[in-house]
Amino acid sequence: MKNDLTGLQQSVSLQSAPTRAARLRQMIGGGELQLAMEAHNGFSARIVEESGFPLIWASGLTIASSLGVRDHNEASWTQTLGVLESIVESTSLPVLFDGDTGFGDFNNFRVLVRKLCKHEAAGVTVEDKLFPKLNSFAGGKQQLADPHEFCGKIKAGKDSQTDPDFCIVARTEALIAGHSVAQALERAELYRQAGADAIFIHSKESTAEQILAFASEWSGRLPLVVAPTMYYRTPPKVLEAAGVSIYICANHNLRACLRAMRMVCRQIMADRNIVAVEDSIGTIKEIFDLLDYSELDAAEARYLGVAAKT
Ligand code: SPV
Ligand code: MG
Repeated sequence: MKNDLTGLQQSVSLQSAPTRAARLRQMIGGGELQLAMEAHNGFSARIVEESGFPLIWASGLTIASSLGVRDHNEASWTQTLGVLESIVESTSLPVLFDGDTGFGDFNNFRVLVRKLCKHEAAGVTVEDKLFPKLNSFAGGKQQLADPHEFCGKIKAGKDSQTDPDFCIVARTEALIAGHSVAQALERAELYRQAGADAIFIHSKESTAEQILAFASEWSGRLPLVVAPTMYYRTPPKVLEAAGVSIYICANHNLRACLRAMRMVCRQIMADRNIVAVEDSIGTIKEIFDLLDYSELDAAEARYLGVAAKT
């Protein structure tokens, strides 16, 4: 018992540890590119953490997909928040939540921001499209919000955060909607003036030409966040040199599951037998290790052991 912290000491040491939001703030402003990896449930969040990533991207696309619906606000915001809760509780990493358009107007967004602070999310991205948003790569009509109205949304969010380190990342979909780099810059500057902590500049091109042109003109007015899903061949170093601080691997865990699950399902169905897949899938022990089942033994020894003696 000598080495155990008392309740008071524990709470003091937890208070002095940097919060998740403070860690995200440091990463965004640190001048070095950081990799954020997508998670869509507690299980994938644990794999992200054990792999050494410093940051989790709670992706709207992959959370919706894992719920079996489209990234078109078909999942309710409370459903999505429930998944965020599992992600946060499964890891100690900061989580950047994909807030889509904020699920409505400035008022919906400030309700969301308050809830996110309560759920210990480290930050949120909010994009300048209209509700219901459609995934940026899904084609269709990508209708942009009025930039001035969107600035009100950013301000409402900043005024409502209950954690001073919580980050609001303003995302412009100007390039996604087919507008020019100049128009994207104009919007980003308004969002900076409205109080955004960083700018997420998104593109669906297969090269980073637009992004690099944007970054060069932007010249470090605020840190930049990108999700290079389509221009994946661009080395992170090139983006870092251009002023990018968060590089989001936006959907890679879900895409990995997609192929792996299809392969296993097709093989088992074809064979009507589970033998052939055994060596290519994870073991039950790996699941137990990931979810820390051994902690249960330690807890039983501590709590049931004590109970048995008294
Ligand atoms: C997401 O992962 O949900 C994103 C990135 O917002 S994208 O799918 O590229 O829009
Ligand atoms: Mg999204």
